[in-house]
Amino acid sequence: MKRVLTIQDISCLGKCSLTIALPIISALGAETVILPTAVLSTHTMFKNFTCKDLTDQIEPIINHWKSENVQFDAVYSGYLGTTEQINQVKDIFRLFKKDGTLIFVDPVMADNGKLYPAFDMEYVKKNTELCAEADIIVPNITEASLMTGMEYREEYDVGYIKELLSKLNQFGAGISVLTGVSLEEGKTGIMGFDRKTGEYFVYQNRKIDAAYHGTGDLFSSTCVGEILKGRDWRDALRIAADYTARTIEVTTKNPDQPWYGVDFETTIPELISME
Ligand code: PXL
Repeated sequence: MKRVLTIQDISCLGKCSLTIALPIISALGAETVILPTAVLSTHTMFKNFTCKDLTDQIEPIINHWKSENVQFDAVYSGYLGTTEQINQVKDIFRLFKKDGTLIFVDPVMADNGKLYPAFDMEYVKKNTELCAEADIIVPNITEASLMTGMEYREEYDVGYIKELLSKLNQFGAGISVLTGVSLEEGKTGIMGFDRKTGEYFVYQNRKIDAAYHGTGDLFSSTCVGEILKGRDWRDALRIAADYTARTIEVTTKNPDQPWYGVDFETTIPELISME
């Protein structure tokens, strides 16, 4: 069985980061080892959330795993708390990377043109350095514009997206993928660039007019799980985009009108058989 290490926070309530990565990657058939970077009462879109930083636990946990000679087929990082933790994650990548280990970075820090609370431009700079270590990075347009210093635009054409990708590519990741890219009216999806082949990859599916927290984590976790199943990265991205859209659609039909997360629990059975 493939084994992935995922490094992100635990938001106890809120359906994001580890509470998505663990069920989704497990459902896709890989052993999911977690390294929690902080425990929050909820994700940071709630008011008055509590947060216990776990930075001092990271080194002892990693040392223990090293003494047990644990190996990973993939290391996937998501929302992290501090620049110090980004440095720790860089070290973890170097420690566990061997031939064929997938390093997947979702530089979670911003959306809709704005940084999340608690982050600043120093954090953006550090996240950019982390992206340089990755095989695949999956920023959204806000994160990419912050990292590249390009203007954030809500209205754009494919030229703007290609320029963002070309600047992201200069950071050094193997494959740079932009998420939340809408190239046609009523559609949304992704556009990626493979630095090895110089090829672009575009996938657009229907845009559902609703926004929920945690959908980026759902996309990334699905992508990691599908790649570990042996899928080509383009197929993994396409399935992740379709699955995320389907889950948003199902969530909009929930009469309880959830606002803080998506109903991935309802759609997991569909994910398992997606092609
Ligand atoms: O889904 C991204 C995410 C992860 N973790 C925490 C968050 C968010 C987004 O707001 O607040 C704690």
